[in-house]
Amino acid sequence: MTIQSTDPTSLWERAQQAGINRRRFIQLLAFGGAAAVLAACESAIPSPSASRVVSSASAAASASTAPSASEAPAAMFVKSEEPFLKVFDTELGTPWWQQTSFVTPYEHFYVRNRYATPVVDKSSWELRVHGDAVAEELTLTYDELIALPSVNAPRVMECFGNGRTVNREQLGYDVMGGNWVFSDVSQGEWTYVPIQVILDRVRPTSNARQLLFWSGVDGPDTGRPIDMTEINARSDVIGLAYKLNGVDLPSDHGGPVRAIVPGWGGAASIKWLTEIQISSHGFWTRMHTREEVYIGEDYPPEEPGPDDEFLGAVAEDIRGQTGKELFVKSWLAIPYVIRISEPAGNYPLEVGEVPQLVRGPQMVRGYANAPMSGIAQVEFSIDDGDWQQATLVPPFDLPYSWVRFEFEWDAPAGTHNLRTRATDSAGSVQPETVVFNELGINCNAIARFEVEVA
Ligand SMILES: Nc1nc2c(c(=O)[nH]1)N[C@H]1C(S)=C(S)[C@@H](COP(=O)(O)O)O[C@H]1N2
Ligand SMILES: [Mo]
Repeated sequence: MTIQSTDPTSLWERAQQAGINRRRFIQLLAFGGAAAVLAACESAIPSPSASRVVSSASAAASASTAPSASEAPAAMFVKSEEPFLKVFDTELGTPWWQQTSFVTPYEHFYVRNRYATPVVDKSSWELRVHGDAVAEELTLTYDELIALPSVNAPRVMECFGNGRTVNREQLGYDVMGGNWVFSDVSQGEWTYVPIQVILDRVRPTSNARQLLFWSGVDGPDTGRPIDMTEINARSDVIGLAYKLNGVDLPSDHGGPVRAIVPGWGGAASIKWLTEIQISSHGFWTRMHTREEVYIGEDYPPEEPGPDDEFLGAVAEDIRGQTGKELFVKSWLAIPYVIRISEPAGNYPLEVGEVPQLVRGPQMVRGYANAPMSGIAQVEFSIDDGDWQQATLVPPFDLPYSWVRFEFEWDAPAGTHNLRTRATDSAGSVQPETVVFNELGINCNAIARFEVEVA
């Protein structure tokens, strides 16, 4: 990002006029420079249709003329938080019980951030591709990137935290991390440049060991490496995305450009990408040591190599095994009863409250996800009865995409439970239980949805 020579005082004045409060102003300035502040000012100009949090949440702050410590909390997102579950300050969960569409609209697409969403100006955005294992370095501007060959395809984005709640509610596991239930997964239609196009330009050398996706824009420690063998195996599928659902990639989802690593937990899909390093050594980052890892008795920790580089992480942080592929999973478009754990903000049910259905024949709908291999079948069971086939709703044969399913149920009055069990094309079936891991990641145990029919 180019730092424009804008006087900080007048910058602050402009930010205030745009309804940006002090904390967010400092964050924007620190991570994106004056360009980021100006871009945020522009995107904060109220438009008739948009009731954006950027302008509304900080209305109180803009009323005061000088930066002060006692002000409304900073806006963490560009989009409206209103329809979402508030899982954490920087985390918005999709209201999955309201979902019917194959592609998740922007307004409901979950956001999983470590820091406030930075607003990065595409006209000053650059990507640097370098490292000791490339024949040639490369720097790309936004216009140069979007001129490269691209693909346009539905790809699911799922965080390892999706389904974590089942650990707490059904398996009796005391795990750490956001209580997302099934709000941590969405499907987008992405326009992206396959990483192979970039590799063809920089030509990795034969000793290339890892490829690091790096941001460092939202915070100082946001990046994630992938083994070169894993990149090479799917270099036409992994890529650099610049559009979501046909529009310029929104800031909350990593605009102007992010990585997408279909089939893997969302943590590998680094947002606000600025740098790719291809190196003969390994990297360790926050995003696959303290977070997004399997930690527990069944997961002996990985060992760093002697030349490995630590970026925002130290050797002691390596306590488990890096989360990679997502496991086959399914869930219903019904709120899930929470009895033991703490519901996220905006959760539609009180603790112990059971959703109500009207008696009689009805379609029950849900989603199944096995992005690495695709869904082969989904079965359902009512009140622990026999497993029966659910119907897959087209399209259901697209790679790296989720699948919708449905089944008819003539619901009798009373309290019931509904379970679904998905099988992927590689033959893996959702299990009744999973092995404990401290962060409860990638939990795909069969979920039990309770309902009350009246
Ligand atoms: N720079 C950066 N990239 C990031 C993250 C982040 O906090 N910072 N979160 C990751 C995680 S854990 C997930 S699940 C996905 C979420 O993408 P989304 O917010 O567009 O849904 O982004 C990933 N990329
Ligand atoms: Mo995530």
